[in-house]
Amino acid sequence: MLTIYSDDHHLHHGRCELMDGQLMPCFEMPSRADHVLQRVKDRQLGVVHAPEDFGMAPLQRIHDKDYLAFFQGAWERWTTFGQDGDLLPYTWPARTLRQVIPRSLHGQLGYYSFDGGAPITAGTWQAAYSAAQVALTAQQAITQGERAAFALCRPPGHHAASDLMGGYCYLNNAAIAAQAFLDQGHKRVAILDVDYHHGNGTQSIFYQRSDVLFASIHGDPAAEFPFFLGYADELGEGAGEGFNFNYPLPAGSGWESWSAALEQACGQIEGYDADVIVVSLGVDTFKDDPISQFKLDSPDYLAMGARIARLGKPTLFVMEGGYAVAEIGINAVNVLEGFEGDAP
Ligand code: Q9C
Ligand code: ZN
Repeated sequence: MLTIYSDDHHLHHGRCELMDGQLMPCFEMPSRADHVLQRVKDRQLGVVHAPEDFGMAPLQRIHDKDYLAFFQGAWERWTTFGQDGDLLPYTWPARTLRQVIPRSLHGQLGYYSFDGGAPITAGTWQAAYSAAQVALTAQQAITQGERAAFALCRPPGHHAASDLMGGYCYLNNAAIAAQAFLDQGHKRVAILDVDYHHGNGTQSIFYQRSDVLFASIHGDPAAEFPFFLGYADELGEGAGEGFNFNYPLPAGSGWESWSAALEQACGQIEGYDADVIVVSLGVDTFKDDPISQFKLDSPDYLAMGARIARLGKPTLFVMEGGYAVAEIGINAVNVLEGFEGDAP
C-alpha cells in the first residue's frame, strides 16, 4: 500500500495541553508519526511519497475562510506581543455569551476553538497545512486507480470543525479528502471513524448532507471527550437525516463489543453503497493507550483491517489519534496489513 508522509509534522510540537485541571505535556507528539513511518518501512508496506501541493482551495471547501486566515496568522500576531510560549485559549463563547468575533487575539482564539487541547506553536500552521496536503495526495492516488492509500497525517484532524480547532486537531484532513472525492466526480463517500474519540468535527461538517455518510465507534461521550457530541441519537438533520451513525461504547470495551459495533457500522456503509471509503484511523482504542479506556490488542487491528477490506471499496486511511507511542506503529500498520491480506 502507498503511504504519503511529510516531515513537516515535526514543525508542530506543542508543550502543554489543558486537561483534568492541569497543564500537561502534550500527548500528541512528533514521535507518534515517526514510529508509524518506521513501522511502514520495517514491514515494507509499500513506497512512501512526499505530498504534492494542491493549495488552499480544497481546504476552503471545508473550512471557513476567516478561520483559515486566523489560524494561518495567529502565531505572527502572538510574536508581536513579544510572546514565544504556545498559544492556548482560555475563554470560550459558551451559553449566555454572544457569538461575536472580538478584536483580541485571545478572544479570537476562544471563538475559533472548543477546548484547551490544541496549542498553536510557530510551526503549527505549516504542519497542519502539509497534513491536509498529505491527505489530498493520498486521495488523488485513489482517484487515479489505487485500491487503497495511507495518509500518514499529523497533526490529526477529526475533531476540527469548519471554524473550530480542538482535541489536538486544526484542519480536518479526512473531511478535506472526502470533499475532494466529491469534487472530482464521486457521488457518495462513507467516512468510518474508528478513533477512540468521537469525530465531532467530521460529524458537524457533514451533518446536513447525504453525499457523505459518517459512522463512528467511540467512547461514550457521556463519560469521555469530546463530551458534547457523539451520542447514538444523532442521526443527521435535514437532507442528512439517516446518514450519521454513532456507536458509543462504555469504558473497558474490548474487541468483542467493539467488533459488534464495527459490524453495524459496516452494515450501514454497505447499504449506502459508497463509491469510496475514508477511514479516520485512530489507534487510541489500544489497551495501553494513556488517555483512553478501550481494550483492543495489537492482533485485533489486523481483524479490523480485514473487515474494512471486505466492504470491497477503494479505501483511504487517514491517521488520527493513538498515544501509546511505542505500539502506535504496530497497531496502525496492522490495520493496513489486515486490509491488504483480505483485499479481493
Ligand atoms: N484539553 C485525538 O485522538 N483530551 N484527539 C482532553 C482537552 C483530548 C484526542 C484534552 C483528547 C483528544 C485526535
Ligand atoms: Zn482519539
